[in-house]
Parts: sequence; structure tokens; C-alpha cells
Amino acid sequence: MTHFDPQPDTDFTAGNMLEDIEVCTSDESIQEPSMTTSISAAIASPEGGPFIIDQVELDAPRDDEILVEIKAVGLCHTDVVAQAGAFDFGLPVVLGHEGAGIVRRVGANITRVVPGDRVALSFRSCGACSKCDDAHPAYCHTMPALNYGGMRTDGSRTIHKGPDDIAGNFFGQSSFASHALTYERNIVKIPDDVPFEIAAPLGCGVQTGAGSILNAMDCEAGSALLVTGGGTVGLSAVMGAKLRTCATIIVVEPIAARRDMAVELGATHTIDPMAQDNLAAAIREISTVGVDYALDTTGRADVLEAIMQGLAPQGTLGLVGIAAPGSKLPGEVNQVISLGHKVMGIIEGDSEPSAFIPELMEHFLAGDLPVDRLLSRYRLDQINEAVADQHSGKCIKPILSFE
Ligand code: CXF
Ligand code: ZN
Repeated sequence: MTHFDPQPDTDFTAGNMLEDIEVCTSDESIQEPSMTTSISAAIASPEGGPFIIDQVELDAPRDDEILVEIKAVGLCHTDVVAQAGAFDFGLPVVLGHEGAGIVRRVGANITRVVPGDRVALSFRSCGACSKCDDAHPAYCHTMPALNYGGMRTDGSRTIHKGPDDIAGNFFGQSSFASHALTYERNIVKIPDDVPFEIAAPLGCGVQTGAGSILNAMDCEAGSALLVTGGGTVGLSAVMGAKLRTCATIIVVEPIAARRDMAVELGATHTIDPMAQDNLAAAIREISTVGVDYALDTTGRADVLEAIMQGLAPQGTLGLVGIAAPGSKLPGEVNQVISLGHKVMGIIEGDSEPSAFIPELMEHFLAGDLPVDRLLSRYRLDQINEAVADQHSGKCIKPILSFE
């Protein structure tokens, strides 16, 4: 592992881009074996166990697809859950949904980017349903098929090993690889002064945390916020809360280094849950009337019940942490009614990536969203070490870098 140290993209020059680029005409984008790209990818295998790095074939971009050379990709907890087989698409699969890189080829219908553009990849949405129209694409009516289907919507696969298909299209990207096929609505252009390693985690983890505060819950300035869990999402929520000038920002996190990081990023108080018999009481010691907002990144039933006891009247609990299958909502119905509590599920911070990710990049460049503090850099072939280090708490957000 190497800790993150932002570096300029020294090899990004007009000269070397022009040598590599190609644009598909409509005819060229019809699938031809000769147009596939041989890529290095981290494969989650059906036997379980670690990711395996292998050479596989990636289809040529169809008319609505974009081939991106990946320069950096973040590891999100959802990738780890998917590696364990939690999604229906089956294994083997190429995961990865926080990619950033350079557009290399575009299908005939692509108008928003051209080869050579630097881009971050976020989740995919259809752009045509009522939720997309209403600027809530994380709740797109076809979100499951577009992001968790493992294949194109016509049932074809984008990744192959000899005669065998490999699941892909994860979040419309599958970016644990040297190259990914993606779609126009996944893509956000990034300026030259934002490193790929910074842009990558904006596509999911940072967007989820900061967006939960700034978009989904839309916490007021001066409000009291509780964040449970000090990983990428929780700490991005802290940065978002500082931007929003929340008056009280409490972080519950068992790892001391993460509590320290939370304070550096703007938390006003931290709680070590392992040192508490009664988490709700500890929250109310800090905020006697309870907190106006809580964001849970843990998905743990005991933590969720404590949060409900620590919520102020008319307080809102935002849920982003994946819970065990079958978990029920927390809270006691009559108390929820009496206190006017709200419980809200949040996907991707309820963000419109094309608007929110550029805002996040501006904040990074202005120095008030120090995402770099969360990052540790690994190579793609160190992905299993990255998973282990994230799990043990040795690092917060691993970035697999190709540079
Ligand atoms: C996740 C959030 C929980 C449901 C699956 C997708 N998003 C990003 O990692
Ligand atoms: Zn994610």
C-alpha cells in the first residue's frame, strides 16, 4: 500500500492521446471480434476466494457505449459485498464502480464526450423515466437492470474469456480493469487539475456521503447531525456537514485513527461505541434534545435502535449502510408517530452526478473537500491487499491506480 499523494497527470499530453484514439462509425460499432480490446481485469470468481487478475476480452463499444481507459478506480464496500455473491448476476464478474480515466473510443450515438476527454464514471440511469426527469436518477425506474444486471439490457455480455461470458456492466462500468465500457449518463468530464485518483471515489462513496447531507436530507445550517461509521461515506458526510455549517457533528466509530480523522475533517464530537454501555445516552450527553439528523453507514440493528433513541423531535434518519437481508426498519411505531421521526433510504446521495460531481470537484480544488485525506493507493494486482486493509481499518478508501 502507498498512501495517497496527489500527483499531476504527467503522461497526459495531446500527443500521446492522439496516437491512441479512434471513433466508431455506426458500421464499425457493430460487433466484430477484431474490434474487441484485450484488457487486464480483476475477476471475482465463482469459487469465492480472492480476486484473480486475468486477461479477458472487452467488446467494442456499441452505438451507445464509450470505451474508457481506466486510470484509477476506488474500492467501495458494495464491491466486496458483490464479490461474495450478493447480487443476482452470478460469478465470475468484473466489479468496480468508481472508475476514472480517458475516453478512447465512442459509439456513433455519443455526443457528450470525445476520445481524449478525462472522465469520472458514476452510476447509470436511463434519462427517460419520471425520476430521471425530476433530477433523482439514483431512483431511476431501471436502476437495478442498468446497474446490477451484470449484462446489457438486451441480455448480452460485454466481457468474455475465450468462449465463456463473464458478468460485467456493474453500475454500467465494471472498472476493476484496464478498460471499461460505459454510457453517456455515467460520465462526468473532469478538469485537468483534478487527479484521476480524486475523481474516482466521487462517483460513489464521496457522492453518497456528502450528497446524503447536502441533497437527500438537506441538513440545515446550524443543525445537529450524527454519523455512525467513519469510513469513506461517513467521513464524506462529515465534510458535507462542515460545508453546510452544521453546528454539531457527532461521529460514532470504533477505530481511533478514524475518529481522529473525523475531527480533522470537521466533527465536533466523537464517540467510541466500544467504550459505551448505552450509545443513545452518549449521544444525548452531547446533544441533550437529540440530533436533528442521523446518517447510518453501519446497517447494524443495535446501532439503528440507539440512533432512534437519540433523534430529536422531527429528526430524520438517513440509511445508507447495507443491512443483513430481511432486516426491518428500526424504531417503535408509536414513538415514531409521536416524535414525528422520518426514516429515509438514500442511494448515491440522491445526486444528479452531472451536476453534483462537478460541485464536489470545485470544493476539492478550493480546499474545502479534502478527499485526498481518505485515500491510499494500490495497483490493480494488489486488490486483495486493498480489500483486507479496508476491512481491518488500515486504510479508509483504497484507490487502485494504473499510473
Ligand atoms: C449501493 C448501495 C446499497 C445498495 C446497492 C448499491 N450503492 C453503492 O455502492
Ligand atoms: Zn459504491
